[in-house]
Amino acid sequence: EPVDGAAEFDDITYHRAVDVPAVRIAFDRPEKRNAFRPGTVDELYAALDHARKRADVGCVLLTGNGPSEKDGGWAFCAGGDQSVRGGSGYEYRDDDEADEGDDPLVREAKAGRLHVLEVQRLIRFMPKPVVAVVPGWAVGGGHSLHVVCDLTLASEEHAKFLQTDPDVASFDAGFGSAYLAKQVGQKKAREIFFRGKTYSAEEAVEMGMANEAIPHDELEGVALEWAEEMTDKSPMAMRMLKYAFNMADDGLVGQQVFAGEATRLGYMTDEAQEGRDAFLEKRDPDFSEYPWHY
Ligand code: 2NE
Repeated sequence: EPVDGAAEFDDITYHRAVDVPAVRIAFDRPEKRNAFRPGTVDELYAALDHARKRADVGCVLLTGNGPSEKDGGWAFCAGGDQSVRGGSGYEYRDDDEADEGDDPLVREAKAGRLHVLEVQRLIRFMPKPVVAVVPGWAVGGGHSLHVVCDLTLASEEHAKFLQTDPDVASFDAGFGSAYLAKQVGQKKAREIFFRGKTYSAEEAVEMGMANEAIPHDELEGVALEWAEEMTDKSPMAMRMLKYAFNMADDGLVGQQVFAGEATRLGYMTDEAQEGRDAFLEKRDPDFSEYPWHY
């Protein structure tokens, strides 16, 4: 079912699964291999943030609509739209449908850089799994997006993984490269960027940057099955685990994000409530009932 408000999106589609507490967010520019322009990134951020905040959403499936009506090609995402890249970076254009109504001062402030890194951080920090469902090309910034997702499922027939960043004088020097190296190893990650070779779904699985290659017709069905399995589990345990997996690579921010969830758990104890009550009742707290666990 389309999510309320999703009709306002031009460059993505946003649906809620009927029987599973999961959503499907899809790039919707198949004729451009689902390349993203500034407005696409804004919409993607808004949809992901909506999914992040919803108590009834436990998993996000991020994919690309297709095939292209022009040539039948499939894509997850081909990265930054090179046709809106001007002399000083990626630009909103007056004829971009996606930016209609945007505050001109916001557009001015955002000029130049594609704000896809904020999207990467949202995927990384949201307390629920995000699955890249790759039906075709995952290229450049689209490749980096699949890297930052928690899991990657790929079409056996059509998925193709390719890093073109240095071909277009771009470089994702964050998760797209350094975190990729954690997944596939330093030599392979450098090969992916330095050679710009195309890899199949099976090769991506072998390398450790994708979880499973799935027959194309079954891809979305299997993705929903995975979403169902994951959303049957304890939301608390799932978010603690996601943040535990992230923590070592995310430094002090990773610790902070994990600590926020630990604090939430702590607040649920009688011990924490004694601390609060003592303050409100203007008395010394009495923690004597609460043992020094080991
Ligand atoms: C994706 C790929 C490999 C597909 O090749 P192929 O042969 O299957 O299709 P084709 O004909 O190249 O593409 C179909 C249509 O999509 C457009 C093409 O221009 C073409 O349009 P028409 O000629 O039919 O009008 N298209 C595809 N990708 C596009 C793109 N990124 N921007 C604008 N139009 C695009 C092949 O198309 C390819 O290599 N694409 C370029 C991939 C790329 O270099 N992406 C940018 C990397 S940098 C980046 O993503 C980035 C950044 O710079 C900064 C921050 C974050 C990310």
